[in-house]
Formats: sequence, C-alpha cells, structure tokens
Amino acid sequence: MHLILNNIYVSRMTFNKNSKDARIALISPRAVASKNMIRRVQPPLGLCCIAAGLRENGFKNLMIYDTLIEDYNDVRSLKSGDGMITYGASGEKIIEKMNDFKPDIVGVSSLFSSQVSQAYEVARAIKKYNKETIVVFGGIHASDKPEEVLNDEKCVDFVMRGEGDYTWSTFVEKIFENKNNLKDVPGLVQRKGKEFLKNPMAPLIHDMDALPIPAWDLVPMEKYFEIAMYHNPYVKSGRVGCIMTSRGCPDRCYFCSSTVFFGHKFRQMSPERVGEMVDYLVEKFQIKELQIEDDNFAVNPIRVNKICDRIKHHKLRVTMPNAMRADTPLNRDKRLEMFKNMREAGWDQIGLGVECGDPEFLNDVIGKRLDLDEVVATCDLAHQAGLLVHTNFMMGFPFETKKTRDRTINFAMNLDSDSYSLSLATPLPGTKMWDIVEKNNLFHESYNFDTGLPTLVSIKPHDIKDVELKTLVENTNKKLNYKASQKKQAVRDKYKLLKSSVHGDRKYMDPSSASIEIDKEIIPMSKVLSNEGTHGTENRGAARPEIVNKNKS
Ligand code: B12
Ligand code: SF4
Repeated sequence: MHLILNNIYVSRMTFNKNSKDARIALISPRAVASKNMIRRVQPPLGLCCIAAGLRENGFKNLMIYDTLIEDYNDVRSLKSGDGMITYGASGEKIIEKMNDFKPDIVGVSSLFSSQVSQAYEVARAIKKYNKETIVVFGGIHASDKPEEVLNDEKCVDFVMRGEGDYTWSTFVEKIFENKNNLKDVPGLVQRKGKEFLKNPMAPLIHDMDALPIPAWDLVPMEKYFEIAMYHNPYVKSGRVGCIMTSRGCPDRCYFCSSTVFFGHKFRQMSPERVGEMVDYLVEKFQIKELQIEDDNFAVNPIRVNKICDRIKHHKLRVTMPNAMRADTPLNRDKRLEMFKNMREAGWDQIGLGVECGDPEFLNDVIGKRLDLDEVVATCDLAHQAGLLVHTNFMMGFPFETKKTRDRTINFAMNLDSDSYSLSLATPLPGTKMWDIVEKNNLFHESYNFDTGLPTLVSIKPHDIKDVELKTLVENTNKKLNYKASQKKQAVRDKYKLLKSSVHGDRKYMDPSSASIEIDKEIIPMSKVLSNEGTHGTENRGAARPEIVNKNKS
C-alpha cells in the first residue's frame, strides 16, 4: 500500500519501522574539473557532520559514500565543456552499493555548483535502484537554487536548505511519522503542484562547541591518506586531517558564496574544542598534518594564539588552504606575534586573499576593505616569523578594464610573495557578483554550471578577447610563480612535495621549469621574463621576445 506524500509515493512497507532504524546513505557525487586541474579528493566534511548529528540522535544505520574516493581513477570526458573531465564512481557502482546497503533515504550533497550535473546523476541512479527511496539534496548549491534543482531533476524529492548538522534528524523523524506534514522540518523545500513549499530555515548554529566530532570513521581515511590530493596538495605526509574551526566571515567580498550560506557572523569553536578535535584525529588516525578549512581563520587573533598553544605538542605540520585577511590583527606587532606562534605550532605557510591590485576596484567594487600596504607588510612579517606566503588574486571581474588588470599584475609582480594563485573570476549563485553578471547578461556563451571553474572564462570580458584573457591569466600565473621560485630554495622545495605520479599528465610542477607556448613554439620562462621586465602588462602572455627581436633586425 502507498500513501501520497506531496507528490511522491512513500511505501508503508519501507516505513513500518522505528525512525531510528532508518537506513540513511549520504553521497558525495563525482566532481568536475578541467583537464589541467589537480584532481583533489578529501573526506567530505559536510556529510561527516550530518552523519555525526544523526548518530548523536540515535540513528545508527548510516553510510557515507564518497564517489571520488571510491573510484578516483574513473576519469571521463565531459560533453558540456571542452577539456573538461569528471571523476569518481559511476552510477552503476552507486546502484551496486545501494543494493548492498538498501537505504530508505539518500542525502546528496553538491558542494560546488560545478558538481550539480553529477549530483543529478546520483539522484537518477538512486531512483533506478528503487524509485521509492527518498532523495534529498542539500549543500551550498541546492540551498541557493532549490526551485531550480527540483525543476531540473525529477528524481530529487526534496531540497533541505542550510546547515544540516541537526535538521537531518528532524527530517528523518518527521518523514517516518508518516504524517504527510513536513512543515516543521527547517529549510525543507518540496513541490506542490507547479509551486514549491518552502519551510523557514533553521537559525544558524551558534554553539559551535556543541557540534559533535565529524564521523570520520564512516569514510575510508586510509584511502584518502594514500591518494593524498587534498585542498593543499603539497603535503609532507599523506596522513592529513581536515577540520573547520569556525563558520561565517564578517567580510563582504562580492564574489564569495561562503558568506551567502554561512553568514557574516563569525561563529567559532573554542581553542579547547579545536584541541579535542585535533586530539581525536591524532589518536584515532595518527595524522601528521592538519589542514584548517576555515574561510577566515584569523578573525579572532587571540583565539588563534590559544589554538596554537593547545595543539603545538602534537608537532603536526599545519596548513590553511583558504586565505586569511592580510590586515589581521591590525596592530602589526601583534600580527608578528601571531605569526611566530603559528610557526611554532607547525604552520610553514600562510595564504592571503588579496584579490586585486587596484585599490579602488578592490574596495569600491569587490568590497574587500583592504589597504594593500598591509599586504606588503604582512609578507615581511610572515617572513620574519619564518613562514612562506601564498597570495590569491583574481582577474576577469565584470566590467574590469585594462587599468585594473595592469595594476593587479604590477602589484603581484612587485610583491614579496612566495607563491601565487591568479584565478579567473567565477560567478557563484547567491553572490552580488552573480547578480551583476546576470543583470547585465555577461555570462560567457560557454558558461554552464559544469564549466563555472576558475580556470575558465565565465564572464564576458569588457575590453579584451576571452582567449586573450585566459592566456593572460595562465601566463601571468606562470610568471609570478617562476619569479617567486627563483628567490628561495624553500619555495622550490615546496613544489617537490606534490606527488607527480598520481596525475601523469597534470601540469603542476616546479614553476622554475615553466614555459609559454606561442605559435607552437615553447619559450622558457627565464627568457620571457628577462625580455619583459615587470612593467608593461597587457598581452604579456603573447609577448614573444625572439620574434620581436627577429622582426627588428
Ligand atoms: C574544502 C573546500 C574545497 C575542497 C574539497 C571539499 C570536500 N570534498 O570536502 C576542494 C579543494 C576540493 C574544493 C574545490 C573547489 N571549491 Co571549494 N570549498 C571548500 C570549503 C573551504 C570548505 C567546504 C566544507 O567542508 N565546508 C564545511 C561543511 C560543514 O559545510 P558543507 O559541506 O557545506 O556542509 C554543510 C551544509 O552544506 C549542509 N549539507 C551539506 N551536504 C548536504 C546534503 C544534504 C542532503 C543536506 C540536507 C544538507 C547538506 O550540511 C552540512 C553541515 O552543516 C568551502 C567554503 C565553505 N565555507 O564551505 C569552499 C567552497 C565549497 N568551494 C567553492 C568552490 C567555488 C570551489 C572550486 C570550484 C574552486 C576552485 N578554486 O577550483 C573547486 C571545485 C573543485 C571541483 N573539482 O569541482 C565554493 C562553492 C560555491 C559554489 N556554489 O560552487 C565555496 C563555498 C567557497 C566560496 N568561497 O565560495 N573546495
Ligand atoms: S574574506 Fe574570504 S570568506 Fe570572507 S567574504 Fe571575503 S572571500 Fe568570502
């Protein structure tokens, strides 16, 4: 017998048991990348948080299936974009797994918008396995575009918006009560005829210390250790633990979608709780490195100092793949003290979010509120403390002009940073920049969610051809990193940490050996730079010193 539950049929047979016996699978879909991107893979923190919340509420039949780790080497080309790939376990493998586990409910997370087509594949596989299994989508993308998700993929039954740490238990309990009334499930979105019923969201979680330790034991940690292609792939040991010690960021960068989801209030774990999370990872998994995934880890420098004190006895190598602000704390002496503490606690590098070298664009358009002098000062302070500095920049913002690009390149070229990432700006749903792009019809014709990656042009450029912009970004990246690598052995040593064997043809290598290809001719970076100096910038990538010289003679 079936009863109708808001357009979906839920079998009484399935649900004639106690809700605590529910069989719940949480799945992380295949990822999408461009061919020359590193294929990163790390334990899915969000799903481990949800599983921990469920377990704390008495649910015990839980499975996390991360397709990326289950079949990391199943790499396929993607039709929707040239040079694009997708990797991870196939739909058939998922069905096989579901046949073993027999879930009642499946939660699918699409952490990135660029993953959503793959998340739909998961939904279709689940319904192929059993059309009565309930499929729920959540995570950043689905939270921002719930109607679109439900319209685009009929195999998705519900979207649950917002942080899922506690809302999942309510959802499973309510759906098992069979009340045909899910109005009390925070953030739930469901179809109602041609309309959508959208429940109010749960308040953001403020007591971060109350969150249980993520259910790392439900994922194959040893496999992640073996592949060792984490957010920061330059690892000394593969035994890496990833944690997030805060959520939310007080800043308002107009391109950032983290704050759309996690808000502007900085919600922090106490140093003691961070210490407990790290103790657990060391004791249970013998981690040797820690990657801190916070969006803006140093918002509270006093907390940073205390965390350093609390974890330094573990003698871990600590990295922080996301950038921190360059002006925290504002007092430079205190900043130096914080960097020294970080160094002592195991950090060997910090990352800074600079974004753009044009102060007006940076502050008036991007909304970063950052004095670029502080970036220069922070590089010096970090070096004094014995830390390397990685800086992050972007190009290709809507309506950006040559002047802004030139200023970014000149600022970056003259900065004493030890490595750089210069990315193409990518519109992310929910952000102010997305709205600007949408309103002004600036999506590049090749743009779709799959191709919304920072190695591709997603926004129609204003005063430069798209191919030229892409080349400029790629070549400037190489130049910046080449320049930096010439200065310090420590920087060259860092590149040696990347496992080259895993990726075969991937182009991540020591930038000292980088070159630029022009008209099918390979020009080594040393020649490119020695001929260019660091001033003229536009078309730097296309400058071909030998040809220029030949033409002159
Ligand atoms: C770590 C990280 C990565 C890691 C891997 C993450 C992993 N597998 O765990 C790596 C390095 C691979 C990565 C890559 C990229 N990333 Co990233 N990444 C992050 C980061 C810093 C942390 C993610 C995290 O663990 N969050 C903490 C957990 C607790 O949150 P969560 O996963 O969202 O889960 C919660 C909720 O979403 C919800 N939930 C999650 N899943 C589900 C499922 C269901 C069913 C339900 C109901 C609820 C639910 O409950 C969870 C607990 O509260 C975020 C920033 C951020 N603050 O989240 C960016 C972020 C997710 N990344 C982002 C982007 C853009 C990228 C890249 C495209 C960028 C790039 N430079 O290449 C690539 C994409 C790579 C690819 N191949 O597709 C954007 C995504 C925005 C978007 N809409 O696409 C973010 C938000 C950063 C930002 N500033 O905007 N990233
Ligand atoms: S500082 Fe980082 S996390 Fe905060 S709004 Fe800017 S990009 Fe987002």
